[in-house]
Amino acid sequence: MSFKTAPAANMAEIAAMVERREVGYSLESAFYASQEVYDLDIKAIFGQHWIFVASEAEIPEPGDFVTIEIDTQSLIITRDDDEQIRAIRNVCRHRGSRLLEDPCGSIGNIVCPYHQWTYRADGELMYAESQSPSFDKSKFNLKQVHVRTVGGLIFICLADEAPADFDEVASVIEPYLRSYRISEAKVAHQTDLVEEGNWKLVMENNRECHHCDASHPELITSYFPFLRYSEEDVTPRMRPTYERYLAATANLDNVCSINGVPRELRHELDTRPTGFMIMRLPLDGDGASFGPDGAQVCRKLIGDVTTPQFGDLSLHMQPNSWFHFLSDHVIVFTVLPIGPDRSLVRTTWLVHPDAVEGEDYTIEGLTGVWKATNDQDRVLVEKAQRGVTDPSYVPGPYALVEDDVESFINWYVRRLHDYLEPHRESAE
Ligand code: 3BY
Ligand code: FES
Ligand code: FE
Repeated sequence: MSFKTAPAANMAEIAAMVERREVGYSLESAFYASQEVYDLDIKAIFGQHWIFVASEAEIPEPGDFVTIEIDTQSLIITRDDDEQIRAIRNVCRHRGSRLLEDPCGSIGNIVCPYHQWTYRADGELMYAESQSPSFDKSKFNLKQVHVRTVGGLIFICLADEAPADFDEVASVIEPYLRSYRISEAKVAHQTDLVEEGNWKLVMENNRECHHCDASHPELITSYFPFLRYSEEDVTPRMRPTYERYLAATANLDNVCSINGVPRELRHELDTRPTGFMIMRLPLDGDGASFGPDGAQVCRKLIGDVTTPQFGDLSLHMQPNSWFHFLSDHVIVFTVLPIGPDRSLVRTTWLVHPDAVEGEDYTIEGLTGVWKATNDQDRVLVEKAQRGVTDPSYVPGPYALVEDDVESFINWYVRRLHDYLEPHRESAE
């Protein structure tokens, strides 16, 4: 087998690894550790698919921006003067300087710090000093990438041609998200956590709750650790919790039908380019939110939600995001790769725009459980990274309750296979 793109040996080796991946088993070590696979992930996954980057709540006014780093690529996500959301390459069209360094802020125009080329918030070049009379500034607008929003969540795609199924996915999930009115919400808090692990280990860890019972003591006082469990998977020790889960499920069915909100599980994690799963889960204890024993953590309910007992609307998206929508707040998570063995997990807590810190919520009360949970997950991911790079590691079998990990890996392997296809020349 030979390849049109260099370095041939590495591409051939990766392609061979992709083809020999055994269904039901974790990936071989190089997928989590090699620079070549990482570079391919940046091109074939992060360079081709819809990537969740921020919520509209983070850029409420024209000129507000956040900057996002995807490996070495920097993007400005901004709202222009016409309120349109833009995703703009953070690279000056003069001699390439990085334009905005701050993670977020507000700008009138974008002024390059090097020689002050000046762009409007929509990327149009307005002013460039000392160019020749023939200079056509319309040819030097900032480069833009695809951007779409659904229910106040902002996704970008770096590819020339973005996966066409996004609109279909958006039309499925939008009715679930509507009640929470994310575009009008207020950002209460945001954390950036760097994990010493490959981005896929971060995602795999998110895609199962097999570890929740042992590792997330704070979370499981509200979150039932039965993600993708069926009755047979429940151990005798977990049986009483499972009984509560069944009762809470019946209760949530009623709440959803009274409020006329969609209840159905949509599981399309590995059947399309823009893989997703959306489901409504009941909560333990008070059943309201992620406070201790399911307690509410913000006095003001979010969006149009009318009852605290609204469960946890959980959205998982390939390749890099997940979301929890509660009656009183929303948490959005995005994973951004930094290197083969390093990833950023950005977590943002959103509340009703009128919720007042100190009166309706405290940062500690709102964020405590998930800060602890994220840190526990970081430790697990870092242990996994060290294990899968030990020379004695060989891929191991996923448990039945890890089928969404399997879905994630199947989706990933399929994407690499498809990406490598045109580069592959037929074997003799
Ligand atoms: O945040 C999540 O959706 C995942 C699923 C269960 C474990 N983890 C909390
Ligand atoms: Fe931006 Fe010169 S590099 S103005
Ligand atoms: Fe976890």
